[in-house]
Amino acid sequence: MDELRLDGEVAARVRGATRAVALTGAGVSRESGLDTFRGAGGLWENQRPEDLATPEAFYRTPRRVWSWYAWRHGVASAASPNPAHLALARWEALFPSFLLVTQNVDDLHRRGGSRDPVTLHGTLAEAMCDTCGRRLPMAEAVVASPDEPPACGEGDCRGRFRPAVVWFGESLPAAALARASRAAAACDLLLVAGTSAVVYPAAGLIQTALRAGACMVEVNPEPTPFSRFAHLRLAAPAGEALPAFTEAIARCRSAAG
Ligand code: BV8
Ligand code: ZN
Repeated sequence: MDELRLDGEVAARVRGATRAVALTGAGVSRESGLDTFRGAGGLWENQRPEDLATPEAFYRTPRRVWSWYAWRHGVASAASPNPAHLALARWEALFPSFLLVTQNVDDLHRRGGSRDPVTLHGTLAEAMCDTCGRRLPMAEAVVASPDEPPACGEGDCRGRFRPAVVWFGESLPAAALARASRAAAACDLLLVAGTSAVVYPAAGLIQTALRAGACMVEVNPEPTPFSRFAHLRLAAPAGEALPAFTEAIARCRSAAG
């Protein structure tokens, strides 16, 4: 992407922003080689979410669900952060207050240098016992049991391990959602990057920020239900658009003195 110049209202809002929030989704990890969920070539193209990403699916077909997550864990751990992750790690130094909120479970934001991202949908890096909640690195659980969920066996716990992600129909971790909601309600700049913005309550954070009067910037090659509310839309891959936008923010804010 060519050098991006911010002007008009967006430049003024970016220059004056003190509390920024970024909401990211699978599109941000696309250029790291991870598949998105929806759309052409997405994970849901040939399989239904209700057959893989629900508690019902796990109890009906534990081996199938466990193997699918073991596979995704392998892909995610072999992947590296791309320029979009690296650009977002810089935002911590660009704004007095910044919160990165991600729906991604791949840990690439953290590995890309973001210190404290809110992981709304959990993580692929850990397995947790469905009964006592004990956690284990997914890598260990998969080595111990590649084809079916391993038994917990802690004391007299009869539970078994599942991926530490949030499935459809499950509540999001309350503390993570509260932190993200508070930040969205108080932000003056919201970046929405690489998400189809159809899964709730995550997508509701966009409504919250807009209602609070935030300036919204969307990075996504395709339109979303929130595109028409964007003050700036960068219809390009995140790995190109986010480094360019981040440079533009840095220039714009240093010019502000
Ligand atoms: C809950 C984690 C309370 C594990 C995931 C009917 C109406 C409204 C809501 C509902 C409804 N029925 C049910 C619901 C609630 C439901 C929901 O929202 N469903 C929707 C889909 C209808 N939500 C829930 O169930 C949530 N819990 O509400 O709790 C409750 C409790 C009990 C009973 C009822 C309610 C839990 C949601 C969590 C689901 N977990 N997975 C895993 O990863 O396996 S969801 C899944 O979608 C993903 O994990 C991801 O986290 C999430 C969002 O997807 P995106 O990240 O946006 O990815 P997507 O593929 O969709 O889009 C990619 C985008 O990138 C595209 O726009 C594309 O254009 C763009 N792109 C592509 N390349 C690039 C790019 N962008 C930039 N650069 C590129 N290079
Ligand atoms: Zn247990």
